Amino acid sequence: WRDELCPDAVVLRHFAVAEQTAILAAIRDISDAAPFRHMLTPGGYSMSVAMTNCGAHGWVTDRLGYRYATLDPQSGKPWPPMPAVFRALARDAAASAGFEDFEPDACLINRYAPGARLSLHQDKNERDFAAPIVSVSLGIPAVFLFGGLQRRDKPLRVPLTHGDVVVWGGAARLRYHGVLPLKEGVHPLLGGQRINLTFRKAG
Ligand code: MD5
Ligand code: FE
Repeated sequence: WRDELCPDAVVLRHFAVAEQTAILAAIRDISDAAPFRHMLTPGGYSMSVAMTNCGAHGWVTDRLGYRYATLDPQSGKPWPPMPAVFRALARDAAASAGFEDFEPDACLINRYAPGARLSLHQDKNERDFAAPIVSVSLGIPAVFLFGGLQRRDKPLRVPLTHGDVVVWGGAARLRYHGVLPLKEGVHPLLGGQRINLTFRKAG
């Protein structure tokens, strides 16, 4: 099933379910090597969402600001490589939304426990806004806030559930967005958490 949020943003419902076992195994391997951590915002607050990365470029934040880094600042080592199952999923989802040949070099992995949230923001640390962004939701449901190009634009509320994949391209790429505080819930495979994979071309 596809839900078009706007011409440049499409939800592919349950798109990732078929690969869920391989995806969850890959997340375990990645977080063994590069554990989830609560990063600091430039303002000094600890983020409620725990994060890690795989791929050549990893998104990080600390007192110095938001940026991409090729090394995990916690270990000093490169982020774990992007698993083939991730690359294929991102590429297939992008193609199915009309963006052929998407080759992500960054995958941010966000882990939400109940109460965790992501306040309204734009993704603009990437070098090139021409590539789409692919987002994969796993685990308990979340309410996604899909705003406009200005912070004051009233966001649409979009429920995202396990296996849903969203592809954001073109003008939607720079829309404000966020995630409401996660409600308690239980998912048979992931327990009481939500994990989101965000694939981007950063470098
Ligand atoms: C999440 N993560 O559910 C979301 C999924 C982030 C983040 O927002 O920055 O880690 S990505 C949602 C997204 C990406 C690019 C554009 C738009 C939404 N959009 O135009 O709404 O953890
Ligand atoms: Fe974002």
